[in-house]
Amino acid sequence: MTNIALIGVPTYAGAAQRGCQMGPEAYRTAALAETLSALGHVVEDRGDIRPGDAGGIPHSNKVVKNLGETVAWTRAIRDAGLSEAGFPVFLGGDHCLAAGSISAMAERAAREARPLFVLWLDAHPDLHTPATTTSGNLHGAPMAYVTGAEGFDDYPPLAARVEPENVMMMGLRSVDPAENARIAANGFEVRDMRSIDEHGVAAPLRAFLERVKAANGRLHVSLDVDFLEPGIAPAVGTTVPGGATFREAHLIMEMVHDSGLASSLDLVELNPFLDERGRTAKLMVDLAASLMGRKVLDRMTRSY
Ligand code: HAR
Ligand code: MN
Ligand code: MN
Ligand code: MN
Repeated sequence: MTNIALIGVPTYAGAAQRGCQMGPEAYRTAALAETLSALGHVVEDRGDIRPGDAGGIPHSNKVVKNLGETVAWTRAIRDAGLSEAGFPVFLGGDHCLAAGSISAMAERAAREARPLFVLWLDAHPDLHTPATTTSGNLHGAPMAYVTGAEGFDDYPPLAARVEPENVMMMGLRSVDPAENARIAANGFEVRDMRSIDEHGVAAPLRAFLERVKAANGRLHVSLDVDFLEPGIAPAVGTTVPGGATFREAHLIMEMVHDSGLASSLDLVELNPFLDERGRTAKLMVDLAASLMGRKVLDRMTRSY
């Protein structure tokens, strides 16, 4: 039994289009709390958080969009994560959310003198800085921030940074040149879609989980909807063909559950405005349920 706190983060500040702010309500409608409670967990929905004041940081500059707003969200998300004792599930909201969630979890780990590991499930590495982004959308930047890249002077200072070698990225298939350079220079563990096609998810994930365990690490899972094949998860503004299948995604969640290592989760980039009869929201809820211990045979038969 785990004490789970659902933290709604209705932001679209980092995204190119609106709609992600409806994500927390879509997860509630898709019965996330009830689904996790039925597994025997104690689930509390903390409701939605709000960003504070941007404190004079300009809303945007020539390239970067919603900078002040994103920084204000980052601070609010981090504070919410730091005030939890149990297992927080951050309900996005776009992926700029991870700047706050992961920096909070890294700080919590550091207080216990433990390292934070991150399992990053995404078509994108989100490794831009405000200086390298060409789109200006800051959902493309949280991983660079939490691993201590330069150029985030307007963001809250990090209490603890995540070591790039403690980050495993799975599912990448849309990487910009500046991000590629950062990957090559910093030792992130990357299992891109090509690697998954050739070798599957199980062996590399097992090896990663062994590393987390050996280091007595905490493990944060960041699940971006666009990790998934668009055909099964259409509700995202940045679909990229050739994503993870239903079985690959569930297997990852089941293996992480069996490891007993996960201690926090992001569900990000769901844009309910783009969904088809709630199927993407329901799939994300089912994946969260697999992470929290639901077995195949417990799964209700349903189609979406
Ligand atoms: N790399 C591209 C950019 O910076 C696309 C980023 C898209 N990011 C997300 N989250 N949707 O992974 O604009
Ligand atoms: Mn992302
Ligand atoms: Mn993505
Ligand atoms: Mn399964």
